[in-house]
Amino acid sequence: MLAEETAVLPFLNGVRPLVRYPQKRPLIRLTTRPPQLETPFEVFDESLLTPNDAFFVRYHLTNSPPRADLLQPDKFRLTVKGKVATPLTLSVEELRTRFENAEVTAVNQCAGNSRGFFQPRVQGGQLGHGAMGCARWRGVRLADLLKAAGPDTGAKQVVFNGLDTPLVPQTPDFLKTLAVDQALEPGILLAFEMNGEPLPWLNGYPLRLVVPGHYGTYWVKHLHEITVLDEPSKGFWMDPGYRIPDEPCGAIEPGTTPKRTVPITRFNVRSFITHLPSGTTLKAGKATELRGIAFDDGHGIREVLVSADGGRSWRAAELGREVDRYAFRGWTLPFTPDRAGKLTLIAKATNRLGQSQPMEPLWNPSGYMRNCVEPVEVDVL
Ligand SMILES: Nc1nc2c(c(=O)[nH]1)N[C@H]1C(S)=C(S)[C@@H](COP(=O)(O)O)O[C@H]1N2
Ligand SMILES: [Mo]
Repeated sequence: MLAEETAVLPFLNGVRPLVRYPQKRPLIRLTTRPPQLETPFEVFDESLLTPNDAFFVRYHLTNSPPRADLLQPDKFRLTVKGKVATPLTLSVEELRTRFENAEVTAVNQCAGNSRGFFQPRVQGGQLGHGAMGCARWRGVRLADLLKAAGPDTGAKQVVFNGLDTPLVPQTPDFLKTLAVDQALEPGILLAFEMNGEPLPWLNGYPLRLVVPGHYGTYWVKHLHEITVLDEPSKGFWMDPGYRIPDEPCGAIEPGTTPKRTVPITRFNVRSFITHLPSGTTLKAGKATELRGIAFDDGHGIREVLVSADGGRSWRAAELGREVDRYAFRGWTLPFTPDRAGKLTLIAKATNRLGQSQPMEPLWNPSGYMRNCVEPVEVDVL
């Protein structure tokens, strides 16, 4: 894990080592214990599916990831327990063969993606835009497994636990909760494959939750325990963890404290220019192509507009094929700068509900859910 090179994220204190972990190409390291790795932004211009070896890594507990020997097929079991008619204990192979397999191509994004751009700065991992990725996930439906276990009529919540544990008992275990009705929706998967390969160790091998359209905090890795409860469960990582102000867009006046908070749930709309990168030099009158990605929480992208004059005029980009409504949607736009000088390019996506991206950043104290337009600065000669 030698630092071979450094990456520079475009904000103060943005210098990070690029390090190599098992099954990964060099990634931008935020922390070592636990490993937190960010995807270099160029990767998003390489392909609409983020390669497994470039996919970001986020953990909370110092002891993560769990030891590899605990995750091997002879040891690893998933249990379903609590308020169910038939508690279950299954190996991944049993899951794969006993339940219908299903696939979704979906974006996984940390709620703190882009936190380093918050002004005023906020506490938490100072991430660039690389705590997101899109992959083809294959597994079985959570709903099928829950139905096989048979939740009691009074069941209210389903709690998901991964095999990583806190180093000291004072730290709360990483548990995430969904309401039973939501857990029974057909879209949520217990995934064992990512882009046609077993999950990488650092992305949840051998089994993880995939909750399309929802922030990564729900996508519990190394998932080994599902507990059905007939009472509301809270737990640190649902409350006070991972919450935003209970206000429109989750935003409050910078520097203030929210009166009430609600859990983070679904993605807002985002788009990025992946080509050209900031700092590129162009020639006036010479044609080039802009391209990028857009995504939302699964309603699907309706339109991506691009402006080269700070939002006074806009041109519609051509959208690529919609591989999946939860996936990165590619877009392209031919572009010829007409005169020399500094140029700011921005892309702005709108989804099928009409939800879009703010021109100015919104602020909340934990630095969650940034989705304003992200300017790219180029020089025209
Ligand atoms: N077991 C476990 N699962 C976890 C976490 C964790 O700390 N432990 N972090 C969550 C958070 S906050 C995110 S953003 C995603 C990141 O998924 P990735 O590491 O595969 O990119 O994993 C989620 N699942
Ligand atoms: Mo996250």
